[in-house]
Amino acid sequence: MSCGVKTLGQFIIEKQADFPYAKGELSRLLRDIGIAAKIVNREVNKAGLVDILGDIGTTNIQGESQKKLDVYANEQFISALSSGGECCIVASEENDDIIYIDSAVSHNAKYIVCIDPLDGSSNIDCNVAVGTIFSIYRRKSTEGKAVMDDVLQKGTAQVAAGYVIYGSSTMLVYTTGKGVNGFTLDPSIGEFCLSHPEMKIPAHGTIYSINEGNYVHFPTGVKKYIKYCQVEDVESRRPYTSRYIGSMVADVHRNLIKGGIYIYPTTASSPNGKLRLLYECNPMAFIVEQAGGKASDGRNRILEIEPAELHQRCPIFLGSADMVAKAEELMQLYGAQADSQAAEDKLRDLNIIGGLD
Ligand code: AHM
Ligand code: MG
Repeated sequence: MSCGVKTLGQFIIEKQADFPYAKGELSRLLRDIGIAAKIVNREVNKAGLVDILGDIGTTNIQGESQKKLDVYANEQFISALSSGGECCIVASEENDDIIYIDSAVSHNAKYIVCIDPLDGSSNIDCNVAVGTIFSIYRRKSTEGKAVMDDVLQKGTAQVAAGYVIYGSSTMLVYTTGKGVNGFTLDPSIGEFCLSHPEMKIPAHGTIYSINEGNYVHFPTGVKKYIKYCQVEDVESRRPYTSRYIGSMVADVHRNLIKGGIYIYPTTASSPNGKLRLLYECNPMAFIVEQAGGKASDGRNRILEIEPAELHQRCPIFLGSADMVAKAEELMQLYGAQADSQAAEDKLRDLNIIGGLD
């Protein structure tokens, strides 16, 4: 392609040289995901037309049956990964069990893909941005069929991760462990074009993103951190701004560009947090760390968590390194030792007045 525009396909092929022994399988896998993303994008863009074209569960005027978009997205990604031949197992947030890809083309496939095909899908009905999140691992077992242990790997073992945001424009952002690059879909040529090379998250931001409606159910450390965000302090540019879309991809994408923290902590109704380690937390943690940020469950690095089950959930604090470090500090202070003198002194230091609950 001319005019200085670099497409996702061109970029992936160029970057293959970073991995001297690469045979092109990961490149093909990423390309397959990019193609499926374009197909899903086409349907997401038509979401508002559902009343005209026919409702969910009905048949449209072309005689095609209408599907919920998250089901449709799931099918598209699984189908692209099945026919691509580079993936032996797909684990999807939409499916209870892992899906073995057992086609002739995927006979020697060595990659595992974990995917949340349409994250934030409840936002579709009101035309708010949604996303796809994916994570790629190399299988560990060397013979026979891949097994569950090949899927349950720590986030540090990811070879690539990315997200697609279906927003005011559609973007694909991914990492293979050598920085983060973002591509914007140019609908006129149907290609993702490199628009955000080497993305870096500011070490310090001024945006905090959390569903504050759950405040009473948050752990004390999170309550204290929210109050910290709201206290006036010129040097650290507080009070911060609160922004919460309710689509993780959109909230994290904005914070990645502008600087900020995204938090989904434990709550009374979700004692392990809401978000899933394999489909949401690990891939987003890998991307944010690769952009220079930090990802924690409040105490430990997300990528170090040993997964025990497929749909495991975990709390997450994700974003600008300084902000996540501050939240971790307060989580630690108000963890086991709840209202100790040290914690009260810290409250005073941080100028968080009045004990706050
Ligand atoms: P989903 O996978 O069912 O779509 O849930 C994940 C979404 C995230 O995108 C978003 O940040 C969060 O759930 C919002 O949850 P809440 O409505 O509890 O704030
Ligand atoms: Mg999700």
